[in-house]
Amino acid sequence: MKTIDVFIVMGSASDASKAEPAIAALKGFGVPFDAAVCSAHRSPKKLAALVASAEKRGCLVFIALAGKAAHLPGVVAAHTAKPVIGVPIDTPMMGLDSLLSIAQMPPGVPVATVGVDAGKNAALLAIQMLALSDAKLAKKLADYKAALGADVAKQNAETRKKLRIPKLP
Ligand code: RP5
Repeated sequence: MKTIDVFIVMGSASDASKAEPAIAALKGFGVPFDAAVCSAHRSPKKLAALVASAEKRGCLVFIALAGKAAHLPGVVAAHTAKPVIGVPIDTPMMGLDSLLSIAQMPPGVPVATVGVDAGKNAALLAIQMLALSDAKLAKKLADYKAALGADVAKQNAETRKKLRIPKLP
Protein backbone atom coordinates (compact mmCIF):
# COMPACT_ATOMS: atom_id res chain seq x y z
CA MET A 1 0.00 0.00 0.00
CA LYS A 2 1.36 3.39 -1.04
CA THR A 3 1.55 5.91 1.79
CA ILE A 4 4.32 8.38 0.95
CA ASP A 5 5.92 10.03 -2.09
CA VAL A 6 8.83 11.71 -0.31
CA PHE A 7 10.95 10.70 2.68
CA ILE A 8 13.04 13.32 4.49
CA VAL A 9 16.03 12.22 6.57
CA MET A 10 17.85 14.59 8.91
CA GLY A 11 21.33 13.66 10.12
CA SER A 12 20.65 15.16 13.56
CA ALA A 13 17.87 16.87 15.48
CA SER A 14 20.02 20.00 15.07
CA ASP A 15 19.09 19.93 11.34
CA ALA A 16 15.33 20.12 12.06
CA SER A 17 14.91 23.88 11.58
CA LYS A 18 16.41 23.49 8.06
CA ALA A 19 13.91 20.75 7.25
CA GLU A 20 10.94 22.94 8.19
CA PRO A 21 10.77 24.89 4.87
CA ALA A 22 10.90 21.58 2.99
CA ILE A 23 8.06 20.19 5.08
CA ALA A 24 6.03 23.40 4.60
CA ALA A 25 6.47 23.20 0.81
CA LEU A 26 5.46 19.52 0.65
CA LYS A 27 2.40 20.25 2.80
CA GLY A 28 1.54 23.25 0.61
CA PHE A 29 1.55 21.09 -2.50
CA GLY A 30 -0.32 18.25 -0.77
CA VAL A 31 2.53 15.76 -1.25
CA PRO A 32 2.40 12.80 1.17
CA PHE A 33 5.69 12.47 3.05
CA ASP A 34 7.34 11.27 6.21
CA ALA A 35 10.46 12.46 8.01
CA ALA A 36 12.95 11.06 10.52
CA VAL A 37 16.27 11.76 12.22
CA CYS A 38 18.85 9.10 11.40
CA SER A 39 22.62 9.37 11.05
CA ALA A 40 24.88 7.79 8.45
CA HIS A 41 27.66 7.65 11.05
CA ARG A 42 25.88 7.19 14.37
CA SER A 43 23.09 4.80 13.33
CA PRO A 44 24.13 3.27 9.97
CA LYS A 45 22.13 0.02 10.26
CA LYS A 46 18.98 1.89 11.20
CA LEU A 47 19.49 4.16 8.16
CA ALA A 48 19.60 1.20 5.76
CA ALA A 49 16.40 -0.19 7.34
CA LEU A 50 14.71 3.20 7.16
CA VAL A 51 15.45 3.57 3.43
CA ALA A 52 14.13 0.06 2.74
CA SER A 53 10.96 0.71 4.72
CA ALA A 54 10.37 4.07 2.97
CA GLU A 55 10.65 2.29 -0.40
CA LYS A 56 8.11 -0.29 0.75
CA ARG A 57 5.77 2.60 1.58
CA GLY A 58 6.06 3.82 -2.01
CA CYS A 59 8.61 6.60 -1.57
CA LEU A 60 9.71 8.00 -4.96
CA VAL A 61 12.17 10.70 -3.89
CA PHE A 62 14.43 11.04 -0.84
CA ILE A 63 15.59 14.30 0.69
CA ALA A 64 18.56 14.10 3.08
CA LEU A 65 19.87 17.01 5.16
CA ALA A 66 23.31 16.83 6.71
CA GLY A 67 26.19 19.00 7.85
CA LYS A 68 29.99 18.78 8.20
CA ALA A 69 31.26 15.45 6.75
CA ALA A 70 27.80 15.15 5.25
CA HIS A 71 27.69 11.54 4.09
CA LEU A 72 23.99 11.00 4.81
CA PRO A 73 22.60 11.77 1.31
CA GLY A 74 25.32 9.65 -0.31
CA VAL A 75 24.68 6.71 1.98
CA VAL A 76 20.94 6.97 1.33
CA ALA A 77 21.77 6.92 -2.41
CA ALA A 78 23.89 3.82 -1.81
CA HIS A 79 20.78 2.03 -0.55
CA THR A 80 18.25 3.07 -3.20
CA ALA A 81 17.89 3.65 -6.95
CA LYS A 82 15.32 6.41 -6.30
CA PRO A 83 16.50 10.02 -6.73
CA VAL A 84 18.16 11.52 -3.64
CA ILE A 85 18.33 15.27 -3.05
CA GLY A 86 20.95 16.43 -0.58
CA VAL A 87 20.69 19.59 1.50
CA PRO A 88 24.05 20.81 2.84
CA ILE A 89 23.67 22.32 6.31
CA ASP A 90 25.50 25.49 7.32
CA THR A 91 28.60 25.01 9.52
CA PRO A 92 31.47 27.10 10.92
CA MET A 93 32.98 26.57 7.43
CA MET A 94 29.94 28.30 5.85
CA GLY A 95 28.59 24.91 4.81
CA LEU A 96 31.32 24.42 2.22
CA ASP A 97 32.37 21.17 3.92
CA SER A 98 28.76 19.92 3.80
CA LEU A 99 28.26 21.11 0.21
CA LEU A 100 31.34 19.35 -1.14
CA SER A 101 30.69 16.19 0.88
CA ILE A 102 27.23 15.94 -0.70
CA ALA A 103 27.98 17.07 -4.27
CA GLN A 104 31.24 15.21 -4.91
CA MET A 105 29.76 11.73 -5.23
CA PRO A 106 31.66 8.98 -7.05
CA PRO A 107 30.50 8.17 -10.60
CA GLY A 108 27.53 5.81 -10.55
CA VAL A 109 25.93 7.11 -7.36
CA PRO A 110 24.59 10.63 -8.01
CA VAL A 111 23.03 12.92 -5.42
CA ALA A 112 21.21 16.05 -6.61
CA THR A 113 22.56 18.84 -4.44
CA VAL A 114 20.79 22.11 -3.62
CA GLY A 115 22.26 25.19 -1.93
CA VAL A 116 23.36 25.46 1.70
CA ASP A 117 20.29 25.30 3.98
CA ALA A 118 18.04 25.24 0.88
CA GLY A 119 15.40 22.89 2.25
CA LYS A 120 12.62 24.63 0.36
CA ASN A 121 14.37 24.16 -2.98
CA ALA A 122 14.96 20.49 -2.17
CA ALA A 123 11.22 20.03 -1.70
CA LEU A 124 10.41 21.98 -4.88
CA LEU A 125 12.87 19.85 -6.85
CA ALA A 126 11.25 16.70 -5.44
CA ILE A 127 7.84 18.08 -6.41
CA GLN A 128 9.10 18.81 -9.94
CA MET A 129 10.24 15.19 -10.24
CA LEU A 130 6.89 13.89 -9.01
CA ALA A 131 5.04 16.27 -11.35
CA LEU A 132 6.57 14.51 -14.38
CA SER A 133 3.95 11.81 -13.90
CA ASP A 134 1.27 13.72 -11.99
CA ALA A 135 -0.80 16.20 -14.01
CA LYS A 136 -2.50 17.73 -10.94
CA LEU A 137 0.85 18.43 -9.30
CA ALA A 138 2.18 19.83 -12.61
CA LYS A 139 -0.74 22.30 -12.68
CA LYS A 140 -0.04 23.38 -9.09
CA LEU A 141 3.63 23.89 -10.01
CA ALA A 142 2.69 25.98 -13.06
CA ASP A 143 0.47 28.15 -10.82
CA TYR A 144 3.30 28.46 -8.29
CA LYS A 145 5.75 29.57 -10.99
CA ALA A 146 3.21 32.06 -12.37
CA ALA A 147 2.82 33.53 -8.87
CA LEU A 148 6.62 33.94 -8.64
CA GLY A 149 6.57 35.85 -11.94
CA ALA A 150 3.65 38.03 -10.81
CA ASP A 151 5.54 38.90 -7.62
CA VAL A 152 8.58 40.03 -9.64
CA ALA A 153 6.33 42.17 -11.85
CA LYS A 154 4.86 43.76 -8.69
CA GLN A 155 8.35 44.41 -7.30
CA ASN A 156 9.35 45.97 -10.63
CA ALA A 157 6.38 48.36 -10.63
CA GLU A 158 6.90 49.34 -6.97
CA THR A 159 10.67 49.78 -7.32
CA ARG A 160 10.38 51.91 -10.46
CA LYS A 161 7.82 54.10 -8.67
CA LYS A 162 9.99 54.41 -5.54
CA LEU A 163 13.03 55.40 -7.63
CA ARG A 164 10.90 57.80 -9.70
CA ILE A 165 11.98 56.20 -12.94
CA PRO A 166 10.13 57.85 -15.86
CA LYS A 167 7.67 55.71 -17.76
CA LEU A 168 9.00 54.11 -20.92
CA PRO A 169 8.01 56.01 -24.05
C1 RP5 B 1 25.76 15.90 10.91
O1 RP5 B 1 26.55 16.59 11.83
C2 RP5 B 1 24.37 16.36 11.14
O2 RP5 B 1 23.66 16.33 9.93
C3 RP5 B 1 24.51 17.77 11.66
O3 RP5 B 1 24.30 18.75 10.65
C4 RP5 B 1 25.95 17.82 12.12
C5 RP5 B 1 26.08 18.10 13.60
O4 RP5 B 1 25.34 17.13 14.31
P1 RP5 B 1 25.07 17.31 15.88
O5 RP5 B 1 26.40 17.28 16.55
O6 RP5 B 1 24.35 18.63 16.05
O7 RP5 B 1 24.19 16.14 16.26
O8 RP5 B 1 25.85 14.53 11.08
